[in-house]
Amino acid sequence: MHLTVALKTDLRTWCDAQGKNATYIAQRCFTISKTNTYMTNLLSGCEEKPKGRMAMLTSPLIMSQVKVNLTSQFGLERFQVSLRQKYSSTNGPSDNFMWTDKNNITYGLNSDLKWTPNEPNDWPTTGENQEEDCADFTGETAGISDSQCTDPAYLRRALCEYREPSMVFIPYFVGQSVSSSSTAIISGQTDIKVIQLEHCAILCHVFEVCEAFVYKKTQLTCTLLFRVDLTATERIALDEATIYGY
Ligand SMILES: [Ca+2]
Ligand SMILES: [Ca+2]
Repeated sequence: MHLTVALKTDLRTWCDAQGKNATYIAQRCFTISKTNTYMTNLLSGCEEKPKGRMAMLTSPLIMSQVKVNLTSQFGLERFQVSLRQKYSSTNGPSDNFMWTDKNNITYGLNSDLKWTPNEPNDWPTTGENQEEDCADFTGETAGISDSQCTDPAYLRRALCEYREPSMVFIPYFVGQSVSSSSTAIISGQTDIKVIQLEHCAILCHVFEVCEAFVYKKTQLTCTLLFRVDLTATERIALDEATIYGY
């Protein structure tokens, strides 16, 4: 008799088989695309597996793990990520940068995003002149810079992210909610009425930047979060609440 125990998902098995060119973190596989592309293409090169996209690095913890496990080996090579600036921007080079999916839907920006020092700068002209409205991630420093979208000199490989078809949420903090001052809260995604816990998980799964959520079982609401690595000052005791994350 032969028993098979599934210790790894298909995605994790594939990810591990990529060797140094991939790393599995928080139920997703990060890889480097095989081709250089213009940054205007938000999917190109990240189609080797289902549920692929250019990476959305909304959690400082995931950013640092991607650096340590994957990109540090590439030195100062820069990789495209899914961060875009709206052309209506008028308030300086950092204004209006948002995580953006392949359908051009925007999801706001986590305020704890780690920019590279002196970035974004809209190089070469100071201020916001629409010269750098795309963004990339530097391999060994793990900072993000604004960058040219269509200049052929800026053709780069992408940092890709493949998510599990069905991601499992784990209760991280039981009897606790998030402080309203926390930078983890996704703007506008607070106290959403739901029927049951599973609806929070579905909302978080389809909202591209969501990494975690607070579910209040009496109020039947959920609040979506950029990350689950909340500090003690970002959490408040609340019997009916639980904070779930990937
Ligand atoms: Ca710009
Ligand atoms: Ca720049």
